[in-house]
Amino acid sequence: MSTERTFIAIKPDGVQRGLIGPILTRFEQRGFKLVALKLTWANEGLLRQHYEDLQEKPFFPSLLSYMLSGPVLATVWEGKDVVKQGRVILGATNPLASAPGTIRGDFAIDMGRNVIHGSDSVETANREIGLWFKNEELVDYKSALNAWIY
Ligand code: RTP
Repeated sequence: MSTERTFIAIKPDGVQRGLIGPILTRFEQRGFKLVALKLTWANEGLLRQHYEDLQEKPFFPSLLSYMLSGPVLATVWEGKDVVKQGRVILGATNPLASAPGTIRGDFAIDMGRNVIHGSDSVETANREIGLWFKNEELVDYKSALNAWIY
């Protein structure tokens, strides 16, 4: 059984558009285990750490104000290859390139309002989980589904 984890955040537009349910359903139905979830309004300090590598990009100020514009649903999922699988479920960053059937391919048309974030590597996932969650917020439990999935 895999204990790989990823950080998935439904961005402010996804929360405001009522997409929390449909998005969580996609991860649950694929067979991933939810280990943490919270609705939170991020502050600038957290977002600057989260997007550390993008701070010099020209789009960074608009990305920051977008991410500060409302609450975000922060989640952590666990399962086999969940980091790569999560990126596939999300679809390409630019909705113009994201395939129908993916979250961005089904719900987004603008790169600046692309509904969801997902970690791009196991290393990044661990860093992001540590930024957004305290250790005690990661719930340790045995999923009854595992016996049927693995
Ligand atoms: P994310 O972190 O949100 O999962 O997205 P990503 O890895 O696919 O893309 P990344 O390059 O890390 O960019 C983070 C977010 O910044 C916004 N963005 N805007 N050229 C632009 O206007 C531009 N490029 C990126 C998007 O909201 C992207 O998800």
